[in-house]
Amino acid sequence: MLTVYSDDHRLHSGKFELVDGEMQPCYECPERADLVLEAVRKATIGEIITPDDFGLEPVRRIHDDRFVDFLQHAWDLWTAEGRDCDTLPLVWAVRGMRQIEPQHIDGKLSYFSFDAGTPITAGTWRAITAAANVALTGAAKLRGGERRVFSLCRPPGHHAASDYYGGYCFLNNAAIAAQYLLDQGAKRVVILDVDYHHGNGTQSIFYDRDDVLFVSIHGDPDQEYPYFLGRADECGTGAGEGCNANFPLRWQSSAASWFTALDKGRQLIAEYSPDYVVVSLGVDTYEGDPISQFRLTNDDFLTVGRRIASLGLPTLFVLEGGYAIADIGTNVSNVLTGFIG
Ligand code: SP5
Ligand code: ZN
Repeated sequence: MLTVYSDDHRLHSGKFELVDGEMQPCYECPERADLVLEAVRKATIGEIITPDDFGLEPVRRIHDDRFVDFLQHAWDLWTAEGRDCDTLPLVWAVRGMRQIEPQHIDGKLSYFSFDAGTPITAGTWRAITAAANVALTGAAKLRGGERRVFSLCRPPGHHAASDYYGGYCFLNNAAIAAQYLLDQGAKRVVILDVDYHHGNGTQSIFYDRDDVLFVSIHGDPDQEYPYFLGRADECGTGAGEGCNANFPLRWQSSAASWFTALDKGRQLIAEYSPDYVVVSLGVDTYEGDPISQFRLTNDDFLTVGRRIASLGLPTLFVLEGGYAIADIGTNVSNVLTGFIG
């Protein structure tokens, strides 16, 4: 299996996020990708390549121009206010307030975000465009005939929608890759999201479309972040009706119930008969994850890979979450080695 990786992920390194009422060190840190890379090397999964530069056009196929411009210039606007710490938003435009982009950077940060866990730093723009290129290079390899590719993306992407960021995510790498596959001639693409958290950004992006089937297994939004999307009755709208499938599970759900949901998802995927599968691969379903409440073991991730492989489809794995630093390498490489068989 090919792996696509760029060192530029290290340019994004936030200091603090709001957790449990306190500012705590960011869980989403450069060490994560470094450890995954090291594990992929050790597991001798295959060649590791650097990404090509696709420019912003394929990014703009998913994200609004104003949002992309904001991400590109946010740090400069922030430092122009005399600040040198990371950015964080302050206030959100909730029910009844006006949805107008403010001039001041503090207002813009709020307008384009949905949480207080996602700082922007000096190198964020370069890191997120590199991550998009890592995903796009993986997609291009699939179009070129590769059957399986791992895009080792960081920062992750599945919480980012067309015009907002959050959940450690800025550009939706998996969505950008899926759109690229369609633009290059694919008829139907599945995005299978196995990250612990619901992929609210990905769902929103494709909710009214029938050329992408989104399937997600995640913590029940009644209990878990991101709280406001991810319920089982969200099935798509308009042409996209029936092309969105959520499997929310309660905290402490067993691995058996997680795999039952995966089996139902696999059934839907097989019926949809896609040209490609893009897997939003989070391993924060791990029993030792510091911010999550599922119970998958190291060995369960081998089974995750095997079951996805049984679909028999060309597959792009795109890294999302996973915060148990000591085990992230093992858990990701187990999915990939399980997939290879
Ligand atoms: C890509 C991804 O996995 N993003 C996840 C973002 C989650 N951010 C909110 C974390 C809330 C943590 N709450 C549990 C704290 C445990 N004490
Ligand atoms: Zn997650």
